[in-house]
Parts: sequence; structure tokens; C-alpha cells
Amino acid sequence: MAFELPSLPYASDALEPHIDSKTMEIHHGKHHAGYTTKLNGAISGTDLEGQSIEAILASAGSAGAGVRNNGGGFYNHCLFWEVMAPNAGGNPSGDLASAIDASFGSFEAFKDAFSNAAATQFGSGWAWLIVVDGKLQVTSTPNQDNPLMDIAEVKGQPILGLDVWEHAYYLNYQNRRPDYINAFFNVVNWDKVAELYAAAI
Ligand code: MN3
Repeated sequence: MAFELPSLPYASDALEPHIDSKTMEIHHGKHHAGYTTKLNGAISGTDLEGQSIEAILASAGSAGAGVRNNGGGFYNHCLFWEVMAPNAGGNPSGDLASAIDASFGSFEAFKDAFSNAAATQFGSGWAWLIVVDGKLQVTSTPNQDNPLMDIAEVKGQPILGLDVWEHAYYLNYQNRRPDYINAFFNVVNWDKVAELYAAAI
């Protein structure tokens, strides 16, 4: 069973003006599609073929660069599309909001920590909100690594991820990564993040 590129859960222009249609089309239809095809090629005929993406990521350190980069790229973008939505943004509620307050002090403090992780990730990578032993933590990873990988410095279950590769924002924001990070908070699907949080604890 090969991995398949999931459809975007909304139209490519649904996140405008925060994330533009052209960026979404290329990001999903070219970049994510490419990671998916290359992941299938990298695991074909190996012990990893037929395993879950989580199991594959857990052996990323020994599986070689093709599996590490494309397995991460496949998983990370699947999560990324899901944690965004049109008419979203605002503040989380319920248990997730309480957990954010407990771990960071306030939602604003969380936003600062997450934005800082995204802004200071040197070069290409991702910022994450993860669950570690039932608590929330912000971290970042280079390239297409993620906190599910055995080689991650900080490990945990991702419930929110932000792609800070230039391909994620350059058409609309050029070098203004902080503007893209601010805009991202207008499209965060907190209902989905809350669902992932509930599943993780
Ligand atoms: Mn990307």
C-alpha cells in the first residue's frame, strides 16, 4: 500500500489573503506531491514498505536521507493542511486553552514562543506545538525533520505545525517571514488542534 497525496480539505484560494492560492497550489500539488512520490520510492522493497508513517519516522535516523526527508515531508504537510482552515484563527477553547495557559501562562505567551521558534529557525524547517508527557511544548526542527523522529532533539506528538520553508511564503511575503507567521494565526484551525490534543493525551 503506497502513501497517497491527500486532497486539500478546502479550495486552494480558501485561505486568502493570508496564504495565497498560487502558493497553495504549488505547495500541495508540487512539493507535497513530490515528497509523497519520493517516499514511496525510498521505501519500496525495504522493510519499511507497508509500515505506518509514524513507524517509518521513528526509524528515520537509520533509514537514510531519502526516507528521512520525504517521510517527514509527507507527514508534515498532511498535518499542515489539517491545522489550517478558512474562517478560522482566533483563540483556542476548552481543554486545549486550559493546557496552553498551564504550560505557557497565557495564549499570548504561547503565540510569542511559537512565533519566535518559527522566526528563528535558521533556513528551512518547521515550528511545532507538541504534547510531551501530557504537557505542551514549543519546538522547531530543520528541513523536513519532526518531533516523531528518533533523531529529533525534542520528541513529542505534534498537534500544530508551521512550515517556514521559503516555498511556503515567498511568493506573497518574499523575505518577510514574520508577516507570514502573523498571518498564519488567522487561519489556525483550533478545533482540529484541540482534537489532536485530546487524542495525544
Ligand atoms: Mn512545505
